Amino acid sequence: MITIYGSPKSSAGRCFWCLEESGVSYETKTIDFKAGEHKSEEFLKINRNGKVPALQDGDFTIWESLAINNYIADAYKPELLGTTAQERGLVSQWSVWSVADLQVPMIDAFIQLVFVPEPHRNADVIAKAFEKIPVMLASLDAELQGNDFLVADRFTLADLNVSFVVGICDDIKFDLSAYNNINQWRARIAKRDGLQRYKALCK
Ligand SMILES: N[C@@H](CCC(=O)N[C@@H](CS)C(=O)NCC(=O)O)C(=O)O
Repeated sequence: MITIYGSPKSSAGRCFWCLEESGVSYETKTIDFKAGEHKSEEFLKINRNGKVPALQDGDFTIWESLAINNYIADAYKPELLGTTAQERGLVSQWSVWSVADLQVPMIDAFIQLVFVPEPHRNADVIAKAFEKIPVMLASLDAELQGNDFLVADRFTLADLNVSFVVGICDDIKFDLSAYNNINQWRARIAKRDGLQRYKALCK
């Protein structure tokens, strides 16, 4: 049995979505941050860094959301990783870019706009984040010109991981209207049963 630790409404969300795409059955264990459960002796045996998501598959344990998604795909839906060495390389490229580059200003803005109460927000942090996001979205938009998906002609983990991060734009109210290719790509992805099942978990 697979167990995913974390909430679908966190960075674990991309793993819940990947589990839904892979069609595998799993159980969820929510970790109570307020009660310090992520730093409990029991949870530190699962992830010594005290962070979610983490996943157990039988007696195998893995943490770090991108690595978890690679594992889920490799074990249960390998075509999500690409079918050639080149496709797998590009899936990895986009996935790493989504968290190493694109997600950084997105999360800076998210923390300020979602977690910090308005009077205490750091306008400078928000402005800097909003300055960095457009150049990366323009690059993504250009890549999607004439392409339905990021790698090959079908949905892969690259689309899942990158669109998961682009979805933060909805939370921080970043205007995406100038990015036609991104909007069409998101609309294409939004029709997926796997994504709809994942979104239902977030309600
Ligand atoms: N790079 C990690 C980030 C994990 C992470 O920071 N998770 C947060 C929740 S979204 C967490 O567990 N924070 C608890 C803490 O930092 O003490 C991943 O993508 O899995």
